[in-house]
Amino acid sequence: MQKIVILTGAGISAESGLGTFRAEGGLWAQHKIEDVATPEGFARNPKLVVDFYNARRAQTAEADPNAGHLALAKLEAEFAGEVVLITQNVDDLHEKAGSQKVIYMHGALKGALCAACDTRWPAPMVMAPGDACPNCDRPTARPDIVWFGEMPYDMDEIFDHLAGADLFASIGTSGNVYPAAGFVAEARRCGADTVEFNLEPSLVGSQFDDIRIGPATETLPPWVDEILKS
Ligand code: BV8
Repeated sequence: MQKIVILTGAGISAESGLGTFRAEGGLWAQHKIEDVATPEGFARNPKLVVDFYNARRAQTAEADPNAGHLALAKLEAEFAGEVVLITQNVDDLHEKAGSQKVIYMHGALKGALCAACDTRWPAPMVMAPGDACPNCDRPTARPDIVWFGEMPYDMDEIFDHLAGADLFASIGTSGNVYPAAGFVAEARRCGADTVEFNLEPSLVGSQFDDIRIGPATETLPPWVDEILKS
């Protein structure tokens, strides 16, 4: 086996204390998606949106990677072939765990973006509506997050990786959100074996060859050891 492609969602960061989206009391229970994770919501009430991401940036700064993140970093470091990690998460726990090659398809809390000139720069811990862009100086800074209705990042690269995957693993995602939820179908179409790690089967669980039920901190370390021994 030469190439493993991994997709992670909010579930892998749950045991680090970061809220998932759809569990009760999760992020979306406190906010409506359309109010805090859409361009329309940002246009309507930029302060609500900027503060939603300031709160998550502060929480993420205090969070530590867990055994699930660390297992994936170990796999990348020790697997003889290629490991590509695609995350839907906007936290930096995979990097904190030591993963080198991370594709942030939905952007990242640590990034800021100019809505006018597309410049990107490291986000301050606290952003405010109307922050100036360091390049064009217009008051058009926004969190560098992919909102609903916006095109996720690096999709061409992601589909190239899926085309070449021998194994596709999806971890801690509910399969609600596209295009990420469609990656398993693409990986299968291209001949990859597929495995899902979750507390319960996701909405696309039936498309996986194998499902490992349990918390990622318990299911990932033995799986990585299994792969490294094979
Ligand atoms: C696009 C950044 C097109 C923000 C996110 C109908 C109307 C309108 C739109 C659509 C529609 N139908 C489809 C769409 C498209 C839409 C979509 O899919 N909507 C859904 C809701 C129906 N998608 C988009 O808009 C995407 N863009 O389609 O663009 C386009 C085409 C051309 C040109 C321009 C545009 C963009 C989607 C990206 C949105 N941004 N994130 C932020 O983070 O604030 S999505 C957000 O929710 C997260 O990033 C994450 O990706 C996503 C899903 O969440 P999950 O990660 O799955 O988390 P969830 O809580 O749902 O599940 C957690 C799972 O973990 C559970 O299964 C749980 O059991 C498990 N778990 C919990 N604990 C553990 C665990 N597992 C293991 N161990 C544990 N300990």
